[in-house]
Amino acid sequence: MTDIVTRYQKNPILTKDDVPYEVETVHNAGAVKHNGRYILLFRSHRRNGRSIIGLAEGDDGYHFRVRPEPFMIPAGEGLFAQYEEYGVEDCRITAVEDSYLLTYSAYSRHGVRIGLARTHDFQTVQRIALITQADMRNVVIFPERIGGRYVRLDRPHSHISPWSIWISYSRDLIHWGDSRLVIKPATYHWDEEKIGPGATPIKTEAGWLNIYHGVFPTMAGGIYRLGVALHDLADPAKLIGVADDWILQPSDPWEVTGYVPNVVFTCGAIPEDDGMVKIYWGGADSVMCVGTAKIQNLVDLCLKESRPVMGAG
Ligand code: BMA
Repeated sequence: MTDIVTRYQKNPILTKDDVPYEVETVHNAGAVKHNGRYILLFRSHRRNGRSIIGLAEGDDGYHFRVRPEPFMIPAGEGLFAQYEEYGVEDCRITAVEDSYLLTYSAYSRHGVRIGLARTHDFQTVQRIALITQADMRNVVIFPERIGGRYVRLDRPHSHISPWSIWISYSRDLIHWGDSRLVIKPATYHWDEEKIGPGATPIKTEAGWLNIYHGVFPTMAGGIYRLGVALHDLADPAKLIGVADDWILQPSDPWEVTGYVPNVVFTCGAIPEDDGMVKIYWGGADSVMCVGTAKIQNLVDLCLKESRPVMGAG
């Protein structure tokens, strides 16, 4: 059987050796095309074990050059400093209206919550608000308002119910609510331990395509894979389908071994005009990789090979 995601032959596309400042990893990058150029906002561990976000850019989606200075480091003063003390991680990028919204995990002694920032040009960045309480990670904002509201996929921590994907709404990007559960991990499936939003949702005729991550627990630790779900265009709380099979699992040496073994983790994918999507993922929390898939094949997997899904509500 052929793989639904074709790995780029020259993976990994970025390693710590490509970074002109001292870091130990390059992984979990948000991705977007800005003025025809590909931008990655990637996470790096520093030697103190805390993360910062760097920027890489390029013309073809495969070859990237890293800017000499980090793009975001923990805020030095004010409210954000209090909640970013332990680092900023796993940035997602959403092009919406006339700017780019960035959601990132802010770590501190008070837990992990989500920061929202905005950039117009990837030169300067303004922090807007801390948009969740602790403990939340993996928030992605949809690229347009739906029914007049901004929409995001959330991932609260919970030990009572397995870590699941929720949805929330906002009129002003600051205050979010009307939250409800959308996808739960499926028992004894590849994503049974936890799931979380991955790439910014992609609009297709059939629905919003959500490329997410799922974790299966093993005696040697969790295995992180990627899967796909399709959400109703007008009401994304309504699931159309969730592919029963994963679309990508760790297999290249830099995905199977590294800082955290057996991890493929996405924070960004870029749809192209020819119907393909470039999916970017971190390998073993150490390097950045890319692969391509036909968007229609991912949609078909959700439509034709879905597991049973919950209704909206
Ligand atoms: C998750 C997050 C991700 C990371 C993954 C695998 O909980 O910390 O940033 O890629 O674990 O270590």
